[in-house]
Amino acid sequence: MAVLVEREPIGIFGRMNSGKSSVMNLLTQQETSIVDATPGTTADTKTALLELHGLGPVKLFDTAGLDESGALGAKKRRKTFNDLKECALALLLIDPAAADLAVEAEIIEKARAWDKQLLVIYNIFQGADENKIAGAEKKLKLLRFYPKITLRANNSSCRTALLDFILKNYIPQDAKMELLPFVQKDEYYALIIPMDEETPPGRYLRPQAMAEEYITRHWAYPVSFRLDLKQARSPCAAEAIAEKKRFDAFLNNFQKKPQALITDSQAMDIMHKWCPADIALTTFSIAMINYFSRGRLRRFADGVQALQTLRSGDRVLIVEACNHSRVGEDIGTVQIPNYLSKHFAGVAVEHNFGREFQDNPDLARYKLIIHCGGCMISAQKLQARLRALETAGVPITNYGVLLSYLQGEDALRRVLRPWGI
Ligand SMILES: Nc1nc2c(ncn2[C@@H]2O[C@H](COP(=O)(O)OP(=O)(O)OP(=O)(O)O)[C@@H](O)[C@H]2O)c(=O)[nH]1
Ligand code: SF4
Ligand SMILES: [Mg+2]
Repeated sequence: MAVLVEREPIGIFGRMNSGKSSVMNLLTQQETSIVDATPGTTADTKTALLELHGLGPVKLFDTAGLDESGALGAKKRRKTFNDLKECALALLLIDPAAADLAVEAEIIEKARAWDKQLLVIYNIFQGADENKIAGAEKKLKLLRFYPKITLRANNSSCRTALLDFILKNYIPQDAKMELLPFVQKDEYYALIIPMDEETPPGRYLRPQAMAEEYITRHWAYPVSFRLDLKQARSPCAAEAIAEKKRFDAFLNNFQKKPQALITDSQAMDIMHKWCPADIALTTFSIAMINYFSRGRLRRFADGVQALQTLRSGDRVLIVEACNHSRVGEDIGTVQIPNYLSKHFAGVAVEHNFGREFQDNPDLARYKLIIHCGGCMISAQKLQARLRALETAGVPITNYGVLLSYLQGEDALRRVLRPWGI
């Protein structure tokens, strides 16, 4: 079962042997990472989930040193910078005795470009090294902008000071963001869940689970309706009518009608028609992308207009942030590509599945990005994607926005209304 808690992603960065893994172990109070004098001991990012007093749940990233040469070193760098993109806070480990600070300068530059908070940790290997801090700050002038602490990473008594330092200086991003801001106490909300072939048995998909949890937590009542999409779309009128009757009976059974219906985006063709005008309508995918983009739904709503300018030869990238099993009438691999090929001859569709995203230089090739709800990546990772796309000047939209738009401007306006757009 996916964990619904959001963790503050905190990464530890620096050159080889600067003491990154020692800091990881200092924070986790365990031998989470291997510490060794061999440079390059941490080859791949090591993560740890823990609860930090005063900060709540965090995800720590112990990364590989950025100064390793060769082909393997280049791979480690790539991975480490991807982790930096994902982090909200970067802890930059510096050995003040280091001969040069090129790697540290690069980390600071990237952290600035990607809008990351950064805290500097001077790790003192020998007593006399403390005197070299002033020299380091002369060499790397940007250091003066960041809060700093001096410690010995291999000394467990430094843990409290380090925690206090992080707590004092780190501002948790987006501390509060409402998943469904329109939900009101004592009201009903209907969740329209088709449960197609992709739906794993034994649990809801994460967007459904998050919505149900949110509504319940806010003293309102979530009620689920399993819609038989095949029947609702059946060319046989009797079948479609039977399903519609079942839906109407569901709604009519309430003494007090639901305030809103939250539907699987795939069912927008049906729900736009069936959902009575006095009940608000939106989709899980829209709720998710608004939440994980920290309220940037408007950007996805604007992005869908790019469909109108698609020409033969253009490329569209469909992005799903997880690797769920894709069978049957999958939205990303079947439904949206079918729609595009039908309405935009010659437009090429590409896919990007999973947590890794295209490199910035490649993004400019696309005319439009169509993103899923993004519920399986952190808000920071999604923000990093949005920033990269902004830099490349590529519009982005979302499954829920697109599938509503395909039902007409009215349907789009309707699903955006609960979000004040
Ligand atoms: N004397 C002293 N040694 C330390 C300190 N911090 C780390 N070390 C030692 O430095 C070596 C490297 O420490 P690590 O924590 O593995 O460093 P790292 O940055 O993770 O190194 P890589 O994974 O190789 O990039 C180990 O031998 C540690 O015991 C410190 O504060 N003082
Ligand atoms: S990450 Fe995207 S594709 Fe995966 S479950 Fe969430 S919304 Fe669906
Ligand atoms: Mg290490």
